[in-house]
Amino acid sequence: MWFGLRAAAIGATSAVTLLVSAGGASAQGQITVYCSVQEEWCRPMVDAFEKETGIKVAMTRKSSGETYAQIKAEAANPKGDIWWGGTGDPHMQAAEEGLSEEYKSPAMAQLHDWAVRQWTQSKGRTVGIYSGALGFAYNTKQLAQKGLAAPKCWADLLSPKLKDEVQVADPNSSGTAYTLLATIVQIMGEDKGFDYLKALHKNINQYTKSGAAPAKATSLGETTVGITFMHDQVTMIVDGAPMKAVAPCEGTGYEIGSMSIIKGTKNLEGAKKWYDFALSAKAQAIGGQAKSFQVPSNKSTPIPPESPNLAEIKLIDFDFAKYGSSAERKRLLAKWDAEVKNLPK
Ligand code: S7P
Repeated sequence: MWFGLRAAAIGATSAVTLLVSAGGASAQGQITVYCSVQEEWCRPMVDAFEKETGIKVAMTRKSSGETYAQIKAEAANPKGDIWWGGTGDPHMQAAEEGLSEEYKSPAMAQLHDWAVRQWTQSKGRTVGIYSGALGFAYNTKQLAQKGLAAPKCWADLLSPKLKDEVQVADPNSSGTAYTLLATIVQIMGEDKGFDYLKALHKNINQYTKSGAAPAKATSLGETTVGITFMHDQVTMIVDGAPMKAVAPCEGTGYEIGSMSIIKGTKNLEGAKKWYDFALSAKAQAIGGQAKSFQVPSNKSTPIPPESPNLAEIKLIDFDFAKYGSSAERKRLLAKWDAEVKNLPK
């Protein structure tokens, strides 16, 4: 879609080059947004931004790891202007690799400390826009039909009775699944953590591309258990899915969903306008309206009543700097590929 808009913009630009300098009025006219939340939230956000600013948006939706890979592949000739949403780790990696621009928004003062910390740790190249805890959910009907006990802990997901009954995404494409990998390593230590992931592999029916897909599959009874962010499970539950969301007893990791301006953007002013808009209290309220129940980073945006209460969940002291670092993320993903992904069952 953005090819069409780029072409239209080129035409518009040549018509006005005699009147305005490069980077002037024509360049304000459009931006390309890479969106890594659910499509149901990307769309109303785009509509609201276009209405507020008059700037046209070409949007594509992809998972966090996939978007990072695309931005890296396009680095010599960036095609996107802003990357909005997705887990913080690939945003941190992009920041470290010089794939994103430094920017301090006037809206920074309105944000929770955890969102500002993301910005500080990345030297101003990415900022927190929401937060949410990782967990798992089970389909209550499937569980009852199979006569299984309700899982409460990460350890319970290793039960042989759950063989081929657990679904999670592939951490290479999905920020959600990378959060699981980093969480398990932090809770159990690396050796025991990988032993756990290898044992869990026996029960995995599918590694999906998208992180939220197992929540949908659980709601439909296509898998008994799905590991996702808890807010993605709640999206299904409020629509009546026979599902129960679980915050694992050992504790769990969480994400700081993030936003970055893409290095080499052809419309820096337009990208900054999106950035400022996305941090505003009004824009952040769109998430809840779109049944996306993350905790907003703007202190003035009410937390949707449906959002999992992070204060009641045993959250680990997640080391975002370490697990978002380029070397650590590459190392852990390579190790997961080598030792877990292709293990026979
Ligand atoms: O659905 C919303 C959400 O869970 O998706 C983002 C996620 O990283 C994108 O999906 P992937 O796991 O496939 O990368 C989260 O940031 C967000 O909360």
